[in-house]
Amino acid sequence: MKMILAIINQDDANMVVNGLMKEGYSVTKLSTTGGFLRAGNTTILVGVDDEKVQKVMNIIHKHSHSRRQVVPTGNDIGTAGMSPSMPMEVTIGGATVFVLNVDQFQRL
Ligand code: 2BA
Repeated sequence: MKMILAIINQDDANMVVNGLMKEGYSVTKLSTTGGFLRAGNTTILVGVDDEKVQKVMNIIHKHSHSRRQVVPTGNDIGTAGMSPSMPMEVTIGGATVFVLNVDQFQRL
Protein backbone atom coordinates (compact mmCIF):
# COMPACT_ATOMS: atom_id res chain seq x y z
CA MET A 1 0.00 0.00 0.00
CA LYS A 2 1.11 3.58 -0.64
CA MET A 3 0.26 6.97 0.80
CA ILE A 4 0.06 9.64 -1.87
CA LEU A 5 0.69 13.11 -0.51
CA ALA A 6 -0.02 15.84 -3.04
CA ILE A 7 0.44 19.58 -2.55
CA ILE A 8 -1.86 21.43 -4.92
CA ASN A 9 -3.12 24.93 -5.59
CA GLN A 10 -6.13 25.92 -3.47
CA ASP A 11 -8.02 26.84 -6.63
CA ASP A 12 -7.64 23.28 -7.99
CA ALA A 13 -8.42 21.52 -4.71
CA ASN A 14 -12.15 20.97 -5.17
CA MET A 15 -11.75 19.64 -8.70
CA VAL A 16 -9.01 17.23 -7.60
CA VAL A 17 -10.95 15.99 -4.57
CA ASN A 18 -14.19 15.64 -6.54
CA GLY A 19 -12.37 13.77 -9.30
CA LEU A 20 -10.90 11.32 -6.80
CA MET A 21 -14.14 10.85 -4.84
CA LYS A 22 -16.04 10.20 -8.08
CA GLU A 23 -13.68 7.29 -8.78
CA GLY A 24 -14.22 5.90 -5.28
CA TYR A 25 -11.00 6.97 -3.54
CA SER A 26 -10.94 8.12 0.10
CA VAL A 27 -9.30 11.52 0.46
CA THR A 28 -8.18 13.70 3.36
CA LYS A 29 -7.74 17.38 2.59
CA LEU A 30 -5.48 19.61 4.69
CA SER A 31 -5.06 23.37 4.61
CA THR A 32 -1.33 24.00 4.33
CA THR A 33 1.07 26.87 3.73
CA GLY A 34 4.04 26.91 1.36
CA GLY A 35 7.33 27.78 3.04
CA PHE A 36 8.59 29.94 0.18
CA LEU A 37 5.57 32.09 -0.69
CA ARG A 38 3.97 31.75 2.77
CA ALA A 39 0.68 31.45 0.90
CA GLY A 40 -2.09 28.94 1.43
CA ASN A 41 -2.11 25.74 -0.58
CA THR A 42 -3.88 22.40 -0.13
CA THR A 43 -2.38 19.03 0.70
CA ILE A 44 -4.35 15.89 0.04
CA LEU A 45 -3.67 12.42 1.45
CA VAL A 46 -4.82 9.33 -0.44
CA GLY A 47 -4.05 5.81 0.76
CA VAL A 48 -4.27 3.23 -2.04
CA ASP A 49 -3.11 -0.21 -3.11
CA ASP A 50 0.09 -0.09 -5.17
CA GLU A 51 -1.62 -0.85 -8.49
CA LYS A 52 -3.89 2.20 -8.12
CA VAL A 53 -1.12 4.76 -7.63
CA GLN A 54 -0.88 5.68 -11.31
CA LYS A 55 -4.65 6.10 -11.62
CA VAL A 56 -4.66 8.52 -8.69
CA MET A 57 -1.67 10.38 -10.16
CA ASN A 58 -3.53 10.74 -13.46
CA ILE A 59 -6.58 12.26 -11.74
CA ILE A 60 -4.42 14.70 -9.76
CA HIS A 61 -2.52 15.65 -12.91
CA LYS A 62 -5.72 16.15 -14.92
CA HIS A 63 -7.09 18.74 -12.48
CA SER A 64 -3.89 20.51 -11.37
CA HIS A 65 -2.69 23.50 -13.35
CA SER A 66 0.60 25.33 -13.16
CA ARG A 67 0.60 29.07 -12.60
CA ARG A 68 3.23 31.75 -12.91
CA GLN A 69 3.39 34.29 -10.14
CA VAL A 70 5.50 37.38 -9.69
CA VAL A 71 6.65 37.69 -6.09
CA PRO A 72 8.49 40.47 -4.29
CA THR A 73 11.80 39.37 -2.81
CA GLY A 74 11.39 40.91 0.62
CA ASN A 75 13.00 39.89 3.89
CA ASP A 76 10.52 37.03 4.42
CA ILE A 77 11.51 35.18 1.27
CA GLY A 78 14.71 33.14 1.32
CA THR A 79 16.42 34.41 -1.80
CA ALA A 80 19.97 34.95 -0.60
CA GLY A 81 22.04 37.31 -2.69
CA MET A 82 19.11 38.97 -4.50
CA SER A 83 18.28 42.64 -4.25
CA PRO A 84 15.30 43.08 -1.91
CA SER A 85 13.55 45.28 -4.46
CA MET A 86 13.87 42.88 -7.40
CA PRO A 87 10.65 40.93 -8.05
CA MET A 88 10.99 37.40 -9.37
CA GLU A 89 8.66 35.10 -11.26
CA VAL A 90 8.04 31.55 -10.08
CA THR A 91 6.09 28.70 -11.64
CA ILE A 92 3.86 27.04 -9.08
CA GLY A 93 2.67 23.49 -9.55
CA GLY A 94 0.57 21.83 -11.05
CA ALA A 95 1.04 19.41 -8.14
CA THR A 96 3.97 18.38 -5.98
CA VAL A 97 3.46 14.69 -5.25
CA PHE A 98 5.19 12.31 -2.83
CA VAL A 99 4.44 8.57 -2.81
CA LEU A 100 5.29 6.91 0.51
CA ASN A 101 5.38 3.26 1.52
CA VAL A 102 2.79 2.33 4.14
CA ASP A 103 3.80 -0.22 6.79
CA GLN A 104 0.34 -0.67 8.22
CA PHE A 105 -3.20 0.45 7.53
CA GLN A 106 -5.84 -0.29 10.14
CA ARG A 107 -9.20 1.10 11.13
CA LEU A 108 -9.32 0.74 14.92
P1 2BA B 1 6.08 27.26 -1.72
O1 2BA B 1 7.16 26.77 -0.82
O2 2BA B 1 5.33 28.48 -1.28
O3 2BA B 1 6.71 27.47 -3.17
C1 2BA B 1 5.95 28.05 -4.22
C2 2BA B 1 6.74 28.08 -5.50
O4 2BA B 1 7.88 28.94 -5.33
C3 2BA B 1 7.33 26.73 -5.89
O5 2BA B 1 6.37 26.01 -6.65
C4 2BA B 1 8.56 27.12 -6.70
O6 2BA B 1 8.22 27.46 -8.04
C5 2BA B 1 9.01 28.41 -6.02
N1 2BA B 1 10.06 28.17 -5.03
C6 2BA B 1 9.99 27.45 -3.90
N2 2BA B 1 11.14 27.50 -3.22
C7 2BA B 1 11.97 28.30 -3.94
C8 2BA B 1 13.31 28.78 -3.76
N3 2BA B 1 14.04 28.45 -2.68
N4 2BA B 1 13.82 29.60 -4.73
C9 2BA B 1 13.11 29.96 -5.79
N5 2BA B 1 11.84 29.55 -6.03
C10 2BA B 1 11.28 28.75 -5.11
P2 2BA B 1 6.32 24.43 -6.53
O7 2BA B 1 7.68 23.82 -6.67
O8 2BA B 1 5.27 23.96 -7.49
O9 2BA B 1 5.86 24.12 -5.04
C11 2BA B 1 4.52 24.39 -4.61
C12 2BA B 1 4.41 24.11 -3.15
O10 2BA B 1 4.65 22.69 -2.94
C13 2BA B 1 5.44 24.80 -2.26
O11 2BA B 1 4.98 26.11 -1.92
C14 2BA B 1 5.51 23.88 -1.06
O12 2BA B 1 4.39 24.10 -0.21
C15 2BA B 1 5.34 22.51 -1.70
N6 2BA B 1 6.63 21.86 -2.00
C16 2BA B 1 7.32 21.89 -3.16
N7 2BA B 1 8.41 21.13 -3.10
C17 2BA B 1 8.44 20.60 -1.87
C18 2BA B 1 9.34 19.73 -1.18
N8 2BA B 1 10.46 19.23 -1.76
N9 2BA B 1 9.05 19.38 0.10
C19 2BA B 1 7.94 19.87 0.71
N10 2BA B 1 7.04 20.70 0.11
C20 2BA B 1 7.30 21.05 -1.15
